[in-house]
Amino acid sequence: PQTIYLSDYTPFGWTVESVHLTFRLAPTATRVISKIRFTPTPNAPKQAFFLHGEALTPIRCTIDGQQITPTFTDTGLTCDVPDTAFDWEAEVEISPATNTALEGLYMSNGMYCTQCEAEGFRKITFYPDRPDVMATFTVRIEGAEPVLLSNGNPIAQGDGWAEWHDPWPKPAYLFALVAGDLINHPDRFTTQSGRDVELNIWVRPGDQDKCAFGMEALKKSMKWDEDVYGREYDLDIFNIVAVDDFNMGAMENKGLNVFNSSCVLASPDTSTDLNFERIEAIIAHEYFHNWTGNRITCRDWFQLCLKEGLTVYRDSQFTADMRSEPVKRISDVIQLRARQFREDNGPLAHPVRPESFVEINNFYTATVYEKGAELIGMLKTLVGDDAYYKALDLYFTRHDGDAATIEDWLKVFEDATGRDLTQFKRWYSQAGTPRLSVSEAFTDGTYTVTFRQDTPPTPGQDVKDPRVIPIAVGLLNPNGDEVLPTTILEMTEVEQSFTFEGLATRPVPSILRGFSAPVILHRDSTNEERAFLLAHDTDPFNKWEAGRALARDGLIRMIRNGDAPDTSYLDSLTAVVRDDTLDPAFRALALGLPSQDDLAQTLFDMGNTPDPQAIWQALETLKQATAQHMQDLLPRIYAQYQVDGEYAPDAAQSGARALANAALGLLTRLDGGAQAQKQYDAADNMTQQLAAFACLLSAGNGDAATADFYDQWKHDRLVIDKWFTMQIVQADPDQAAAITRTLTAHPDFSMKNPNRFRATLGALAMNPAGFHHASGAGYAVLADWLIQLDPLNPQTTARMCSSFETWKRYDPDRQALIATQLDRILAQPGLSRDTREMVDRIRK
Ligand code: HT7
Ligand code: ZN
Repeated sequence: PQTIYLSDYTPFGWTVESVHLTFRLAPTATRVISKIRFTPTPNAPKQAFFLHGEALTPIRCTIDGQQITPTFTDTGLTCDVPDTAFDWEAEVEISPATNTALEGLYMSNGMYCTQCEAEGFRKITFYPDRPDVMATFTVRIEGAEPVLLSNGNPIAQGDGWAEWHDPWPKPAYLFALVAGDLINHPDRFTTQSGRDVELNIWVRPGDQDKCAFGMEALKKSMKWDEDVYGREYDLDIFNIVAVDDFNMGAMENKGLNVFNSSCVLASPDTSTDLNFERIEAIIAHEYFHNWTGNRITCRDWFQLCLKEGLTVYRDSQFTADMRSEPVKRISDVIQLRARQFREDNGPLAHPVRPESFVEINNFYTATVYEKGAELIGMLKTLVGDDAYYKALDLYFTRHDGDAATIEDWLKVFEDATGRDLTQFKRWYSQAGTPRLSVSEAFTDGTYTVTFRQDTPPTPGQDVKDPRVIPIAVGLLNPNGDEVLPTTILEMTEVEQSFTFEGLATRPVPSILRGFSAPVILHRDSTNEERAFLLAHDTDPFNKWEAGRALARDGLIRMIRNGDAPDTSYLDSLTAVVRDDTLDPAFRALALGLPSQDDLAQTLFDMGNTPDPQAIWQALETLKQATAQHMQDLLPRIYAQYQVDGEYAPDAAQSGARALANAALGLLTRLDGGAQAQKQYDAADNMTQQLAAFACLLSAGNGDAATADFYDQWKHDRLVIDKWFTMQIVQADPDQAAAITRTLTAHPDFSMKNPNRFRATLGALAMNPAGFHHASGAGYAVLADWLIQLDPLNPQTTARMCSSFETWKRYDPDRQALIATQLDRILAQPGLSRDTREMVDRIRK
């Protein structure tokens, strides 16, 4: 397979003025007729005329009305074209019903839908399928389905047909078509300039009562983007469609967002508080793409972080504004460390802007998305809020309608602020997470803090240059008063000192407040100091971080030295949980422990080989000790934070439920599940029911609830996904692989539905002691199913290979077991390009 390089970028030699598409829908023989006006681009590099096209049956091709005979290959066609503007016309046949890859035009439960990002349009018709070719699209759909949708505004419709026109030039990856028997949940929005917009969420019959929350989220997003970024919606209609079979979360097609049904359908009895929050965030994310992605798109796929990093950053701001800023920040950092730091530390590490790829679908990663968003946050910290919004205004005016690059993005900031961002650009080109070590001195009232940055080598990048790192610091005196409020230190050297004078006593520093940069902080700190910060830090992130560091340190000592749980940690934690002045959601987060994966990486970084069983056991022991330590407090907290009245998925109620359910998890360790059973029986919302179900499973008491849950929800595919996942995540590690295998034989298991596949095989990796069981049974069951899925759906198969990405941390026996599975996957005849690239990179 061919490797594509950023350095090889060449503009397309023609401009596409307009595209007219006609679809004659039929499950296995859809006809697509394309009429495209091409004009040679003056001064473009000389090149052969090439149109992408894959898995298409050509029926006819004409230029200016004359039949031609192009040369067809597996990836497209070439032909001779006139030197002047010409009209291209082609008719092809495709088979949506047999398209299991869910890329291009496919069918899901009898409904036609498309997924064109990144390179799916070439499976619909011959086209220059690259993001820098932007054109206006007019689409005619002919089909028996009652609802026929495409991008832009509706222009005409009749019995069995509809026509749509999108006035905004767009790349082909933003094209969408949906046709099916759908019901809409309608609403309207008036934009700041008075434009009346029709809004619809389209769903399968039966799902119409799960749209109201998504619609409110959409209206809030539209208003927020006007208020905060001055961005207004630009069509007469905005449609969202829920689709059951979908490879990712959602897709921002212009005026016609397509959503994985799990990311839009919501109701209190079937969705948890976390589901509601996620749905609100994804609806916002896709909507925000209308400006950051659609109006300004990417020149090429190497620039993916230009739209994804910025849009993730914008959706985080939105969630912080709608809910709690500190809780959102802590939750984001937990995710960043779990997914992106893990990626950055292993064989799949790559820069936020990669320099090469084989299959672009493999680069929709935590690094591009989440680290990409962190870079935006750092830029904002460095230039300040006012300059940030000034630069964004300039970005929108200067680049509206463009296919832009990271250079364009940074230039806007340079022009708006007068800053030189040459060094900042290294964040885009250098992979790996910097380690930031700290040393301190205090003499005669002067406190000196010295930082050193080091980034370990990553694949293909041995040497790293120093980056600019914004370090937010505050200082506290021994009474717990803040003597220096949050101040940004700008580190640019490998090693750099900062001094603070006029201090009466040696301060306690609070470093990297708000997690001001995506780095790993190394500081020799005592547990007394951590407990002090947990009690007194005014920065909520660092307050939480101090508790996390205490927990991690205690767990590592339990694992390495066989120590008992640290009672001073338990005392400090109890004080936080008891403190009713603190947000319950924050206290629930404080009760969370470092994950098994986090501990494995910490041990590995300390020079130890992690033992997954020992890690799991230490966590169990600490949870048991916590329950005993808080045995008087837990019933009070559990009772106090029960929510009365009508269910609402807002921050206040969900924070209370999160704390009560965290208490329930600990109480279950004391009462064997008695309280959990009561909660399960009385639950009138999914947050309460699922939390109780998890407790019963973890107590080994879940058989009746497992049967009951299935019986109650067997008609609801999204709830049954939870049923699959929970049984595997909560399984005893010795049983996890066997339970996974048994569940893959359940009649409701399906390989063709990515949600169900992830709910089952993806869940196994969420039980690390089970997945990494010394028998190798976890590795074998995952590999067996990846091998079966690959011929049907390479994209989802390839993404799920990342469960193996940490394999080099483990002992030689486990490494050998994993290597056997990776080699078995690689030996499959006809293995997809997607999966081969991922397994090759992991195996190296
Ligand atoms: N821009 C989209 C990314 C995407 C995708 C979505 C669904 C299926 C396949 C996909 N490939 C890429 C989603 C987003 O980031 O908003
Ligand atoms: Zn996105």
